[in-house]
Amino acid sequence: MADNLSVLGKARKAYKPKLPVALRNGALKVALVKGKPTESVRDQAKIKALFPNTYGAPYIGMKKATKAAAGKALNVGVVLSGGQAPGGHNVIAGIFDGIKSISKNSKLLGFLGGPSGLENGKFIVINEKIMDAYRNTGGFDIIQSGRTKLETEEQFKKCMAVAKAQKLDAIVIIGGDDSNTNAAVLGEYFQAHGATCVVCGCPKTIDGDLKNEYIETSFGFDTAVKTYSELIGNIMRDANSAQKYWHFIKLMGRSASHIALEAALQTHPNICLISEEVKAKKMKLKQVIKYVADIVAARAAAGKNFGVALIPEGLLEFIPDVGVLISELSEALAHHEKEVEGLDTAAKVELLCKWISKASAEVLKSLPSTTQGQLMLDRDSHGNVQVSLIETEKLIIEMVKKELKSRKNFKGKFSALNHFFGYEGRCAAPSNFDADYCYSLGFTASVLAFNKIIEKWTAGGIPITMMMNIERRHGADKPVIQKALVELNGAPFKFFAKNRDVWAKTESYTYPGPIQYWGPSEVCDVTNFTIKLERGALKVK
Ligand code: FBP
Repeated sequence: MADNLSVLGKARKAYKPKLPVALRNGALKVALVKGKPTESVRDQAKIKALFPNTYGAPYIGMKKATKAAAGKALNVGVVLSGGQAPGGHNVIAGIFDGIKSISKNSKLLGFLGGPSGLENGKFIVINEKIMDAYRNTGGFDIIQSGRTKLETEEQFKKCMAVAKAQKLDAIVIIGGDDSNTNAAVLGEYFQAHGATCVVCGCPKTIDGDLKNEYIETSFGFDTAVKTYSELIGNIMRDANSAQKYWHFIKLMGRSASHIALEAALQTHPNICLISEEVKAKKMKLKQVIKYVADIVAARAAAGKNFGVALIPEGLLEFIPDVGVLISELSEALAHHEKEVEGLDTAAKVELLCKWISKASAEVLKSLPSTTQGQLMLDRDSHGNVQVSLIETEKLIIEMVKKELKSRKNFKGKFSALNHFFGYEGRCAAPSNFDADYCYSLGFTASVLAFNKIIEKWTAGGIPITMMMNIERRHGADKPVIQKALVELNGAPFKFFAKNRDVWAKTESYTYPGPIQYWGPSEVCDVTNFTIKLERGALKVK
């Protein structure tokens, strides 16, 4: 792998990620500071009952210790779980360097292909040579990833047997909300069954929706959005050069619109839909289409038959009537899986309409057949609709076209192209922010592993149960980590809302270009608009 490196790749390999002050003297010279007991964000009684051994633990802070603790070799297992996010390899590098700073005899096992690797005991031992080939690179290819949900007694037993056989002191699960839910459930099982191995989670997801007062952002978001913004900027230049196409760009981010919002702040598109706003305003699909068509028409009236529109991947679930339809479909599909198996879209729609409400049946029937089919695709193992497979951008183009055709006063042209930016950003080489952040997360995990208190902790030292609530998945109530959505009274959205009318009419496009790894620290180290605005480092004006 090291042989395949480009000139940039080789230079990136030499990058030394920065650690927080508390960790700079090695994992043995860190003192832990206990906070107050915690409560889950919602459904406290239910979550407490489901996690009797791990609920309510306090936040753990870290500071530099005056004396080094005595070292002892650790065996740690690591799992990459869910969608790829830039920086995952650096989390592993942080764990590797952390446990080696405790004892050079420490061992890091990388479980292959996600949680199923842990369940089935498939792993590699990560040595110096393997680790060095992946430092500061994007991707999860060092051990690959997977989306297996750990939920049955049999799965937990298998994981526990693997942990016992490999004499693991700790397992670090690097994942998003669903994967960290896995980590919490597994940690609870281990604790309840007297296992000595502890479980820790690291907040990964490009979606940026795993955050709270202790976690400023999940890793991968910064790099992914910068990658999309570069591409969006390139398309804006093209749109403004040819002045003949509208570009509709769907951006990844399963539920929350953080990616679309941040990309809008970086590039200033003519249109950017924010799912959370659509939901808050109770906008129906028709109203969303009217909003888009109005901007297209206003630009056409000014002689501008071109523009750029950003569409968050999860939009449809946030449009109230479509959202209700999607959850009713999920429920119906979970209970009638066998009956609809093998049927074509039209026959499925006919049958499913018997099990959903009249209003939802009407919405389903009003959609084009392709969209109907995409809404009925299998849910993922965690019960999520696979929104990346729903071509919302095409649906919007079709509906806007129809709407404009019905307007007698529309004299412009509407020639639209569709794009989907998602997978392009998930394995990009991490920005300096993500490279540093991820390495620090991994190093923190090694400190928590050494102190054997991590059954209840993510890398930052937060009990996972604190982030949980109860949600409907696969037709049943399940404890899951609550997604952090875009806050409409938060500074990032306010900044966008203040500027969007001007951006709609003009070509205020900015062209961010590629991620900067060197140069003025303002460009390389200061991170994205969302964080700058949330920190108050940038003011809404
Ligand atoms: P995670 O929540 O696991 O980080 O995944 C995020 C994501 O990239 C979403 O933005 C997207 O909807 C989904 O994964 C795509 O999943 P898949 O890789 O299974 O196609």
